[in-house]
Amino acid sequence: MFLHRLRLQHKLILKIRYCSSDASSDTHKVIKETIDSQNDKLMINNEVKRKKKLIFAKGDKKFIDWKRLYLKAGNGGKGSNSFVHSKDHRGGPNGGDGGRGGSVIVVADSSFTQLAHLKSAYHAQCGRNGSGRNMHGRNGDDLFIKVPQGSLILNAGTSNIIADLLKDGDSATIAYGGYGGKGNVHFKSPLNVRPREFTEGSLGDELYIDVELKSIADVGLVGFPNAGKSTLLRAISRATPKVADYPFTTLSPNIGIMTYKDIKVTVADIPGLIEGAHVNKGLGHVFLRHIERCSFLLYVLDISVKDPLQQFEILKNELKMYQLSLTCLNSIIVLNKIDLIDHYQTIVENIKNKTSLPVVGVSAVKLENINILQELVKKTFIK
Ligand SMILES: Nc1nc2c(ncn2[C@@H]2O[C@H](COP(=O)(O)OP(=O)(O)OP(=O)(O)O)[C@@H](O)[C@H]2O)c(=O)[nH]1
Ligand SMILES: [Mg+2]
Repeated sequence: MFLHRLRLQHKLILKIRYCSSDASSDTHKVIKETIDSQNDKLMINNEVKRKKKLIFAKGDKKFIDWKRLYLKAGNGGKGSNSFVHSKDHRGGPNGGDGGRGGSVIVVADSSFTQLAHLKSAYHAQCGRNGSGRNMHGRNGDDLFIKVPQGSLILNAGTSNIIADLLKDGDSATIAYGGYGGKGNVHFKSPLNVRPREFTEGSLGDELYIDVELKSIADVGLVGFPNAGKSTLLRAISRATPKVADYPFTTLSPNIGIMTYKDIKVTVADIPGLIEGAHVNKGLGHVFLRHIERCSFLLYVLDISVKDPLQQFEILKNELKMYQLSLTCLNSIIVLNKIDLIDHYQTIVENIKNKTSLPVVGVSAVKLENINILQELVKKTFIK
């Protein structure tokens, strides 16, 4: 761009020189104005580009928790068909083997939190061919793909689970590299002292996989949008998810750690659910995969709405439509925003009488009863 600008200016300056002998001062003026206006345009363009870059950097990048990848492991190199050089052409075989193809290995790495960095196709290196003097071909390098902890690797064709990478450093070889072919030296026998046979390397595995990120957390926060899930996560952990008074503020899971003296409990705040999420209303229910690994759920309900218990039933039904086992998890009903109601105890008692689950009224903003909730979680969690 800069070069193009220079060239353009240079051309115009040449024009000025060319015209200078007989051109009127008006011509000079016009050409100078053209240069100035071009400079202005370029400056404006650069400014627009810079701003666009800034906006893009500031804007939230889409959270990616599912991706389909094509993997191709390296093929094995072929064996060599070679003979020892001798003047009487009676030298024996010395063809070396081909190298092994590189494999594709997926590794869990805690420095990644989502799958946006993944490309759609990966090819590992092929093994090199063997050569004369019994020289073995070089093995192809293995290819390592880093994914966040909690990534589930599935065969895209069969949906079979290939690996579940839970801890940092967990790894699995997903596509194996092909074997190197055999050189002609392997085919030497008393009946065949100058064999011309050798084998090709075998093909490396080739497959499509789905990588599905399921966050690893002990406790999941489930609730309608605006119920105060993110505010509660802020209250019980050091996490700082975005909080705002409009629905669907949270668009991707936030993980916080609730620390007790002796234990640490990880808590996942996920986007809000609404009735019909299973038929893709609101943000749908695919993000529920992030609470699939939880052993415990907190149903966060806004106590100031008309019928909090009805909201609880809707939430439970949405979980059931996603995965029945989620409704069987240990749970607590958290009635949030008690600071907005004068006699919140009456509502809490009323709901306690109607359900078998533990119920607690809190104010995530005013930090009221947060310690009671934390103790309740600890008790139920340790059970
Ligand atoms: N008065 C009062 N307001 C609260 C309380 N907790 C949360 N809020 C307010 O409720 C609004 C929504 O809070 P969030 O924490 O963003 O709600 P959320 O459930 O995470 O919402 P989504 O991310 O959209 O699903 C914010 O304006 C909070 O300040 C509370 O205990 N009392
Ligand atoms: Mg939120």
